[in-house]
Amino acid sequence: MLDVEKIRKDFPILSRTVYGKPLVYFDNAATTQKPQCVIDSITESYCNVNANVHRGIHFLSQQATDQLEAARETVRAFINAESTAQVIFTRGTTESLNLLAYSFSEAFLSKGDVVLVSGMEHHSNIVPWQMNAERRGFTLKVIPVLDNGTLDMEAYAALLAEGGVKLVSVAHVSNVLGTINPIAQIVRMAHDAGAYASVDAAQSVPHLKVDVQALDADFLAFSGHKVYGPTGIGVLYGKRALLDAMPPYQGGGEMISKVTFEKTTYNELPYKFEAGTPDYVGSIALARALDYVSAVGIDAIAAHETELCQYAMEKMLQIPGMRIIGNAPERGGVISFLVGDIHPSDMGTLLDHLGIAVRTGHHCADPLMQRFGIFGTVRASFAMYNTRSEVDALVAGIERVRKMF
Ligand code: C6P
Repeated sequence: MLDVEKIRKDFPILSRTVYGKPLVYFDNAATTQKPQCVIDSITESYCNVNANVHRGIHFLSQQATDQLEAARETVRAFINAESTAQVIFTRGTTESLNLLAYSFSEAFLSKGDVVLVSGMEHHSNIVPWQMNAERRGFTLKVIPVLDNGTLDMEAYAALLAEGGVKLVSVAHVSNVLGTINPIAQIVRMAHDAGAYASVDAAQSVPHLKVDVQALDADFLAFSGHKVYGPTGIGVLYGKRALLDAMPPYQGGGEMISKVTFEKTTYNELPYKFEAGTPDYVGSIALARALDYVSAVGIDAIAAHETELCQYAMEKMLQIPGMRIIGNAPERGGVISFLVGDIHPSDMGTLLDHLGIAVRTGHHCADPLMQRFGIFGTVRASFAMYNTRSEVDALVAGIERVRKMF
């Protein structure tokens, strides 16, 4: 069991008010709030250790470099990668997936090849593949979503059987439906069909134990800011042989071994993919966030969020006109809903005036909205610091808004 009241004290923002009401923050799938230790880490870096990394021989540069590489080790251990060489720091999931789509397609994809994504992907796991499909001539195909918000695994098997699939790139947890996809099975089926598998773990790393070796994922991407870390930092994990075979995504400082005007050779992993001055302050603070999550315990966090989500769903389903989009048996702490014909932005705006932060709109998953014949939803998403009484406030707020219409 989590000591939620104790945890809440670690997050300064949770004690503020909005429109004179206590803040109820249910927009955690968009970004999580930050514990004091993460905020302190950023201040500490700039106050005490700031210097460019991997470049200077002076004391501060060495110290900043050591802390950056220690942060990489923390990430490695958190996702159980074999080596820190496989942990590439990026700006976030979006940049990780753009890097992957460009470099993987450059190395491995051409006309006649197929990349499979699913119908519940975030735009950042669709658009980079479309952009590179145009460039490299491969085809993008889509695993359909069933009415209950799970993936159609029979259709997936059939798509694999059609042949030509080189890579399957699927979200571990949907940011709209909360569905936890059977990702180990998805990876295994891809491998059995001779394809590689990439996992968009943006919505799973903050909420579930993610072990890249147990999943046997070839690639995995996540964002720091969704796991209590700072914005502007994220991770791409990849299997070493694949990363070695892939060309760099960007050119510049740090990613090179030797530059002449005739020919440039590239640095070793992971630096080959980290052109320019990296966000070492962000990486160090991300490590602090992961340490915080580990200290609380990811399994305890998952259990708390699942319990809260079930409690919320039970209460919300008692509201007349309530429609929850997606009803997967395995789900994380995300609930997308509509009430009668109340426009999601009206619901979101009125809840906001009650101090309740939710997200409204298409959640960067337009194809999924089209699949369900809707243009948007209201979404409440939970984190380790949320409570039952906040859920009660949400339910009372929705009820109040419903009665206004
Ligand atoms: N989803 C949401 O409110 P970035 O923006 O790069 O940190 O993460 C992109 C991303 C990729 N995949 C999934 C499954 C995601 O949920 C997100 C971000 C946020 O749902 C912002 S749109």
